[in-house]
Amino acid sequence: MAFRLTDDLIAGHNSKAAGWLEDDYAHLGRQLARRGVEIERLTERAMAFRVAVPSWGVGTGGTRFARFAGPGEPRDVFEKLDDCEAIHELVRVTPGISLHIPWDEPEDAAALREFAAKRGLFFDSMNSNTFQDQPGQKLSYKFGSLTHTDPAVRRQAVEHNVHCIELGRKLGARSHTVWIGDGGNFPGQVHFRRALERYLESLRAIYAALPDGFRMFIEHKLYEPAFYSTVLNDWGVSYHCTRELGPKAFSLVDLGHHAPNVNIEMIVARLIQFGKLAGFHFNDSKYGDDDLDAGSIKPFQLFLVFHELVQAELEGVAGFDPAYMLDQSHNVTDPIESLMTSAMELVRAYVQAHLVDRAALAEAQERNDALVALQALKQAFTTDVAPILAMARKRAGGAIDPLGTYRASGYRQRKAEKRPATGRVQAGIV
Ligand code: PSV
Ligand code: MN
Repeated sequence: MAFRLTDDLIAGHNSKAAGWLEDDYAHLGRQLARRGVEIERLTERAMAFRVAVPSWGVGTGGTRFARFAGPGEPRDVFEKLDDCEAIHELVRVTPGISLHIPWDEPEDAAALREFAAKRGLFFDSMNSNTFQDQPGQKLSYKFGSLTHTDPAVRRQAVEHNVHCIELGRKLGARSHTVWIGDGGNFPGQVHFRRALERYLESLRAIYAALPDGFRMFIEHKLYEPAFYSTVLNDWGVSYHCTRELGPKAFSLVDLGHHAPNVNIEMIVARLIQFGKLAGFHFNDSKYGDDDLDAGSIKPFQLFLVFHELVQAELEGVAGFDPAYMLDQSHNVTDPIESLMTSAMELVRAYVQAHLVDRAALAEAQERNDALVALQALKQAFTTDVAPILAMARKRAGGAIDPLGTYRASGYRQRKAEKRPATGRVQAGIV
């Protein structure tokens, strides 16, 4: 039997922390009550929050230079789901899994779906991969996929996406995410307008294959792997394309896919306003698409993004239904620890955003009082909501201290015994 984090194990660890948690929770409850906020409402919100985990995130990542394999890495999609289950058991907000095809291609879709369901997990978004060549693949993506100059390459890439959608349907997924590495390394290499026309033509063929209830997400990125230009370079182009495609197409925001200092929260507000926000790939970065844990570098930016999201939620913006996913790469940390940390940071930002005194903010905005408006946001952002997050996890059956519980369980060491290293030298982003 594979080692699993049981409810008993978690409850045993929780019993050591239950005393201080009750104290801190009661104290925070009194503080918030003075501000007219009911702590129980926030705890309910924290318990209802959901973010999907990327299957590719539970493996150790790498850079262009090297990949340092970690102990006990999952070797196939089933072992990846075991690790996803461990994350969800501890934090209780991550039952959804995003799959990447062909990395996670199952031999038997029904069996995989059942395997996930037995662990309380389900499949959220499917992700296609036409940024790499696979063994035995007929045509190369070296010079592009959905926008390649050769129609045969485009057809192959479209067929792969249609396959992902079909597989997603069998797995019970709800959306399909398309990110392409297409672009140019040198000025003049790509005819900008023609490449975008080819992109749209390919996307139309993929869109036509969407089953009822399935949404299509397209993900923009300003550079990388192409260093000079990318075909879907920013949210404006993405918005144009999703409008051209139709009501089932939406623009996905990966926080790492923008130039430094770009006002991402404003992009989020625009996409909400135009009814085209697909959702997120959450992560954090200092320089580019660093794929660091959410909230590790710019927690205030994360909060401001959630402020826009919560505002839309509370205002009941029509059609607002964003899909939250993580997308990160772990080069120096244990992936399970990093994914748990990110999930918890998102709940923190979400709860803090619910703490904003919106009446005070609206009033300050009307009076053009910039200082008080900022204070309304800062008051929420600087409130330590950790007791709410811990209480929400505990009530949902998760861990008060996920990291401590995980380390004490010896999960990684036990997996390392069962999953010996392959010994292969590996490089690459994933
Ligand atoms: C590309 O940088 C990206 O953000 C896309 O979402 C990919 O599918 C993912 O990373 C995996 O490498
Ligand atoms: Mn992404």
